[in-house]
Amino acid sequence: APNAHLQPPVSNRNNAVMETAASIIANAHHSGIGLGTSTDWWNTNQMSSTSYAAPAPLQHDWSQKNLWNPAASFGASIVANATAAAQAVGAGHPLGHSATSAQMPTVAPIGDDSDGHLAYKLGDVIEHETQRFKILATLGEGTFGKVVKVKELNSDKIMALKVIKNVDKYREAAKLEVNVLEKIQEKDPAGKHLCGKMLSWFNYFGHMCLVFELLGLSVFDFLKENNYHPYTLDQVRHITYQLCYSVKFLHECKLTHTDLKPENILFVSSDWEVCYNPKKRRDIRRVKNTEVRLIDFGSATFDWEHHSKVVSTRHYRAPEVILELGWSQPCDVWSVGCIMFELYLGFTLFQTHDNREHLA
Ligand code: 8FY
Repeated sequence: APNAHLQPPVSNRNNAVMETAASIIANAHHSGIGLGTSTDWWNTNQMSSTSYAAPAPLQHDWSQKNLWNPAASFGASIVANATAAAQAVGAGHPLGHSATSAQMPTVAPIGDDSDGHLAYKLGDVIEHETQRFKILATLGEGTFGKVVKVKELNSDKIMALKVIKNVDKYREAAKLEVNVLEKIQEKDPAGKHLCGKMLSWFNYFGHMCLVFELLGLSVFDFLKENNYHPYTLDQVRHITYQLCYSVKFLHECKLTHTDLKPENILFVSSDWEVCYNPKKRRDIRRVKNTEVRLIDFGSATFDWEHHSKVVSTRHYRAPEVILELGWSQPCDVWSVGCIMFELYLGFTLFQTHDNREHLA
């Protein structure tokens, strides 16, 4: 993979994100965190200047293009089994009439729970056109819905499926996320810029479903499972470099992520080995490979779009957001700083839930 050893190059650090990261690293040095003088980290595995070249200027006015076609996505969903269909009819799915044909049912084979989540059981199959996704496990949950581990039964490929609640507000937000992910795909088809790749999407009886490549644990979940034993400086440096590289790309796409946090940075693989920590006199986990991907573009905002008054998760929220002064790309850079601190020390920089204390 071209990004397997993505490391900071010597030159080309002439932009806001990189300069801010560099100054954070430098300040960390002054405050005793230390850079370590022996590792010439920005010289290792230098990328070629071509692969780091700034992307060409935008050629499309993306705001003018409506990529979501409701007619296209409610296509032929086929019921996996008749019992499930009968249950769905019994549950009175809002989209369902009564089942009329075994081949072409008009009701969802899987119903919804009271929150609007798809009420699946492990082993259930979500069908869309020729693709069939068997649900193997639940990977995570958010206000938007759930992310499940699936096996696509034609290819036997394991993927992550983000199943959005069957609720207008979340369905509309998911369409905006699809729009962002398609723009990212269009601008960076090779996935050089480390955004979790969306493979496809469809609307499953009102549940927007976004198919992603399967990744490992988030840097937050790994930290938690490791009893909050922080990452080493080299690991923090590599993760931060990739984060800055990805965020720089988003900013050049005229996007602000607005929800950068350790939960939204996923290892490509979170396989680990055991290391003995003599200080703590116990074994700790060390992730073998620190390659990461950035995920969750559900709040990503284009420059020309409405900017919600309050963005970001509290601990990573920039002062201009707290003060409601208006925000843009720099609010992501603030979050990057908070993330770096947390990865290196194992606890959040700003713990408070009080605005004035947070600002003080
Ligand atoms: C994933 C786990 C997760 C908590 C995603 C993905 C796609 C997202 C918003 C997270 C373990 N492998 C794995 N896990 N998600 N944890 C909350 C939600 N999801 C993913 C892509 N590949 C994955 N591989 C969209 N949108 C928040 C998201 C995660």
